[in-house]
Amino acid sequence: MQTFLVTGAAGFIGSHSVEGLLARDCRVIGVDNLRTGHLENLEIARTSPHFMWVLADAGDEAAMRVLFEQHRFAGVLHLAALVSVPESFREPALNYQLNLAAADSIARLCLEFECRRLVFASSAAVYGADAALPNRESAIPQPQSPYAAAKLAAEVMLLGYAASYGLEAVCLRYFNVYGPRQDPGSPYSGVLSIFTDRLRNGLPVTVYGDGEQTRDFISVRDVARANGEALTQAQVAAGRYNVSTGQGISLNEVLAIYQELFPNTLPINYAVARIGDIRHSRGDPEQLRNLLGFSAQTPFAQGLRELVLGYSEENRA
Ligand code: UD2
Repeated sequence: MQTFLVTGAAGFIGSHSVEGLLARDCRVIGVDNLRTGHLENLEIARTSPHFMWVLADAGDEAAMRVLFEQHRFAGVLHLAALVSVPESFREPALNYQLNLAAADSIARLCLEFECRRLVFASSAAVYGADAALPNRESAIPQPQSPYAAAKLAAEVMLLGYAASYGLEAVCLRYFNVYGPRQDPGSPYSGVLSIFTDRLRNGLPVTVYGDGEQTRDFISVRDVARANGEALTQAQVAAGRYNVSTGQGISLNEVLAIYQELFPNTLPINYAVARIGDIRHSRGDPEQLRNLLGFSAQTPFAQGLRELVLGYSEENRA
């Protein structure tokens, strides 16, 4: 049985990824500092004898070294991060520490302890607002936030180690991930977590702009599967890969689906567009398909319905 380290395990994507790995008969050591993660997210994982939970900061090299000494990791999924773009503007030093320095330190531990596979959580944010559509990995990245800059810099460090030492660094650029356990707590949380939370509570939703902006929404179940494939497939080429559906969906189209699910009340406020908001974002999924044979399987309407109807954990495929 192979053992994997997952950092950011108690987060939204982390907890789903841990469950996916356990379902593949892997052992998982899950690390989180609970800065933005929640232990409740690991309720299911913690019932597994093959899961071990560790409260630690992924950037704490001494604490991580102990884990690398104790286990022979077949791979590391590094998801721990400062996840809020606005927070990265307010706290650039912390952004550097959590989004770049921690990735570098994890990568060096992988090299030292001969763990060849490192899957890194990057972001579509690296493309910036003006990139040609669909976003292709070959585009010149134009980060427009400290967050995007650190994610891009971390990719570059890891791919440098890949070229220098043979690290199998798979940098996954997630597009707009949605699904159960996404925290709706901040105005900058994922739009679908906010809309779902508010509509469930009978509260009005606000659309910034005309609602014609589009996003490539991908279900967290698909993202967890992509992470699992990237960690466990025998052969990979180090590189940067979009994790996307290839489909753009407008907020107005999203609201039409909500309308079916909440037929009685759907008060929508339209407000001015957010400064710096991207108009259209859509990834080209081809490279990851070539690497892993991966393509997103959850149709958006189905994924949204499952999210809204409180998709129970027992129903999970
Ligand atoms: C996503 C990422 C962000 C960064 C960015 C890079 C998420 C949650 N955020 O931001 O981390 O990578 O891409 O481009 O994945 N909106 C509303 N009403 C609301 C909330 C949002 O209309 O109550 C709009 C918002 O103005 C935007 C769209 O919905 O046009 C999506 O917003 P978002 O915050 O979910 O994600 P995005 O793409 O701006």
